[in-house]
Amino acid sequence: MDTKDSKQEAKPDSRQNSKQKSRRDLFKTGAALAGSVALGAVGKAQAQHDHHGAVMPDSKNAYPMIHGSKEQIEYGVRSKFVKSVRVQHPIGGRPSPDVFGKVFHVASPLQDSVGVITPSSLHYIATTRGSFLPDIDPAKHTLTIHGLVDRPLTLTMDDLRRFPSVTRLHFIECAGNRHNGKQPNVQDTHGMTSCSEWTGVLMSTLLKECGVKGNAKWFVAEGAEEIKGASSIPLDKGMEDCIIAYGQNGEALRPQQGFPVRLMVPGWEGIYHTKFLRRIKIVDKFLMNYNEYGHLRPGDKELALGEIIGPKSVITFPSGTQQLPGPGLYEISGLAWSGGGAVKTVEVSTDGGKKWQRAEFKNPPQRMAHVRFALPWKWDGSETTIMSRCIDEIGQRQALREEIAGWWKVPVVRDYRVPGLDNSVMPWKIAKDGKVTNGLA
Ligand SMILES: Nc1nc2c(c(=O)[nH]1)N[C@H]1C(S)=C(S)[C@@H](COP(=O)(O)O)O[C@H]1N2
Ligand SMILES: [Mo]
Repeated sequence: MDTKDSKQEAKPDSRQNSKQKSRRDLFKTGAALAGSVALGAVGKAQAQHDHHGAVMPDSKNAYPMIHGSKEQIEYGVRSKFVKSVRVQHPIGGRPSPDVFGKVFHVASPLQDSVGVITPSSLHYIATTRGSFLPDIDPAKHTLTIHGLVDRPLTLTMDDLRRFPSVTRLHFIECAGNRHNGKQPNVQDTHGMTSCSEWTGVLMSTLLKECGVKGNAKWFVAEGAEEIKGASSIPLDKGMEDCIIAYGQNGEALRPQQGFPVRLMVPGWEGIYHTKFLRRIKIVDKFLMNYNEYGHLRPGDKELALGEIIGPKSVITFPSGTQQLPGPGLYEISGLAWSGGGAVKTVEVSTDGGKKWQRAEFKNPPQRMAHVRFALPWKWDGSETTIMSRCIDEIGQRQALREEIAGWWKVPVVRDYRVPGLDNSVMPWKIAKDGKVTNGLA
């Protein structure tokens, strides 16, 4: 709104003025919606009514109708105009399914995301080494807890559902969620994380049921398929907040997410979240499993950067390959998360990191869950770089790649490969013509 407009608006009780104003506003609305259906067109058409008196869509109406199918009614299908899909990860990696029907790594379309819940059908997928998704009949599946316990347990899925449940928002992120200058968009740079509302039984509830022996220190979780997803996890973490989850976003887990039951290890690398969970063994030491290969690192320092996800964030709009139509007002929006707890603050820079401004949250931050942040931004049309950084509730701050290189005492190059998990700041470059590209390129 220009200054002339706002001065006129400030004049009190001027009828003439308010008429002018509403005409101007209409004009503006019309301009903003140019190209879409003119307002009032639906009302003017000679509408037909069904026997309940409801308006029947017909050729005179503004929109065509969806011809009903059984599947649209029984389970629900999105609009054919919504095209967002998962894609293989990384670029040049194996497609899923491959020619044999195996599933590998598949990234979630974060560039199209709104809010914090990833739709189950778009949740990222990872199989440790590529595998066929098992087609498990929940009536035949059981979960066994044994090892250093007083009373080993074997539970059917019905048994599991009789225990008191919890429902919590948690992200999962694959250790392979790394960014470099060659990835054009945020699906490639950050799409190996997703956030769902998970429902299940706290592992501590089941451990109390079995009675853990005094020398128990670790547990190994194992999946039912050939990959097994077996990992050693400290028992303290199991007692603290691990969930034996059977629900995702209000319904049963998807097969891609481990139907009928998976382990949730909030804030820890994706690899620990064993899918198709069939066995938990309580043990007295770290056991070397097939899955532990990912944690063999050259030195202690690098090893220490594994397991728990650090504070991380990424701007999803505007992000790589998107196009700003021109200078003016935008809402920068993105996702932030941390394995250290709830996100405390997100800061956004729109000038390549000189100044940082505090972003607002669109939902209350929760422990080990994505939070949606946003910052209003007036783009003046000049070339710039935008980026975000996350500070979590235990005070950890997401670092720039340059800062990380400094810590490791290696030369600072823009596309420096971060050791361990990559939670470095992601820059997006805005060109004069509004084109958005990878700032690490
Ligand atoms: N049984 C089993 N569990 C598994 C895996 C697997 O291959 N098999 N992959 C792990 C890896 S590497 C990740 S990142 C997460 C991914 O969970 P998602 O596919 O639900 O996103 O599951 C973990 N759990
Ligand atoms: Mo992973």
